Amino acid sequence: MGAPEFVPYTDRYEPDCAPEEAARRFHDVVRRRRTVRHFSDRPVSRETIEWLVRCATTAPSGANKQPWRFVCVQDPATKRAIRVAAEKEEREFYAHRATPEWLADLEPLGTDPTKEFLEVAPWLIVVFRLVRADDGSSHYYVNESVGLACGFLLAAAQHAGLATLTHTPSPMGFLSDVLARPAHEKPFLLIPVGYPALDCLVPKAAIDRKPLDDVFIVR
Ligand code: IYR
Repeated sequence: MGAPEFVPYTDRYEPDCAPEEAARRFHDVVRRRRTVRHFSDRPVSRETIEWLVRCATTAPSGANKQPWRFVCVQDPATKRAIRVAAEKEEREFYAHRATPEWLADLEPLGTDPTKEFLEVAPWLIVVFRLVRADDGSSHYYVNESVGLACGFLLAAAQHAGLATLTHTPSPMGFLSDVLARPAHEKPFLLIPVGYPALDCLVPKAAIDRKPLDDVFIVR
């Protein structure tokens, strides 16, 4: 292999204001994101979803291997199949698998095994992590990379005025079957995307963020 080539970094994004102001404005967008479990059936265009996925794929990844696949489900029968399989796992979770501590931690969220949103939200974005490339070659830092891509996707949806839910039915293996994905693709996160229902309620609890002093350390 020859020496790597470099080009000038000219396509920089430069906000029209100071970084403090730009960051504050972005914070004012993302701070209003809420995880929503009560979606409207109002449609969202395929083009919107394509842009969200494009935003996700701008995330950095280990050696730029882009170890992800975004399976975007709008077909009602497929959404139904996902709901049926997810609810089966969730019933097990709430009845047997969750520890008492875990159930107590979930109580303020008011969650239960019923996952109507899996049919109501216009799109379900099922994110898969690719443990290897399609040609069998290596991937690196797969979880970090896919996690970053999901973060970009959630921020992009929020920026577009859309609601998301980070849903992790556990175990998630059924998604590989329902969506007919190969063995080197592992389900990572299920993200319903849409508009909140007009009468959408969100938990009063669990909105506060830790004070900055708890999470921010300067040395
Ligand atoms: N997957 C279950 C339980 C659940 C777990 C966590 I951690 C949450 O933050 C929320 C829910 C469910 O979706 O109900």
